[in-house]
Amino acid sequence: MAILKILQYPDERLHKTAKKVEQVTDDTRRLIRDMAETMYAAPGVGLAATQVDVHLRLFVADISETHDQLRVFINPEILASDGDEESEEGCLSVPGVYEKVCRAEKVTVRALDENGRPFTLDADGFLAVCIQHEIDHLRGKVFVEYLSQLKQTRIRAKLKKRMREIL
Ligand code: GNR
Ligand code: NI
Repeated sequence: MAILKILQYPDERLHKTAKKVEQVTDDTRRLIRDMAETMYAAPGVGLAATQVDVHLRLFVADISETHDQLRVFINPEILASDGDEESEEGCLSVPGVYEKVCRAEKVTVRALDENGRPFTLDADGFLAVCIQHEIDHLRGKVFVEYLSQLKQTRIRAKLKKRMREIL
């Protein structure tokens, strides 16, 4: 197992579009294990492959407090969505920034699990938010892109300044 490096906004690699996973193999499962370990260590409730600079359509999520309900989504597709709800979001690629974003309240998602078997899940609440946030990453979209240009400029400046202070 390994902890992977998480790309930090503004990094242009966060805007790459992930490609479909053609076959779920042992390599895919190794990546999933490493992503799960990285997510738990961060700690975070989700992690998209894009965030660890792997541009494949897959993400992991675990919204349990006990860290024992890992969910794996390979080639996820939202089949249906319903309602609107605003909630505060954060992102491991945008540390220290929490802002309200409006998303669908409920989603039906279809994906493959780590064995390559298809499943369909109806999600609402925080899990629905998380799934939409992760699928956005796979399209190269970071949650701050829903905010005003002014807020985005401020966030970029703040993160660049923090990056300089760390170096
Ligand atoms: O850890 C995370 N918390 C979170 C909180 C509100 C809405 C979405 C998220 S996902 C985030 C982890 C992450 O960056 N996933 O891409
Ligand atoms: Ni994120």
